[in-house]
Amino acid sequence: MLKDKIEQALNDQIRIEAESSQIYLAMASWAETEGLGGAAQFLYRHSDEERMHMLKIVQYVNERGGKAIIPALSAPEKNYKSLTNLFQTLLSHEIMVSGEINNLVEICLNEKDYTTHNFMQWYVAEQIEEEALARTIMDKLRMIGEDKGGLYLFDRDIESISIAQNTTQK
Ligand code: OFO
Repeated sequence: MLKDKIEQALNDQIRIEAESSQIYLAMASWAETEGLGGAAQFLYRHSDEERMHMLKIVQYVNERGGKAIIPALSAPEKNYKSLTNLFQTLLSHEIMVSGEINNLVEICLNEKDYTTHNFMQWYVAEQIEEEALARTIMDKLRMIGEDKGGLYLFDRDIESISIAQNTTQK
């Protein structure tokens, strides 16, 4: 049985993962309408992965005798100044998520819930991968700058990059 504090913290994390999925879906749609088909595909996949992260927690809460709450979500930003601006927003968002996951892990330790602590380790590892990938993408975009040819190649290459490739288990 989950303690109330843990159940609350996990439900907060369900909302964060659901919001991440919505934000990346809106980013994907923006990229698609800007003719950035490769970035759009990358972001659609990213959005799906965030939904999977949410689902894992929903099922974990319910399996442990708690009640997962499917939250209402606020409308995500729909316009970005550029692809660089979009990926900077994505990186900042992932840094925020990592902080929230660390808080959740700390709550698990304080409440001596080692099962949930163990469950959360997958998320800790996932955040390292996601932040690293977002930083690599930002480095590339900084290098490209205003170069249209560079942006064309970037958009072509990013289509085949997946966060899932970098993580060991899903
Ligand atoms: Fe759920 O990993 Fe990003 O936010």
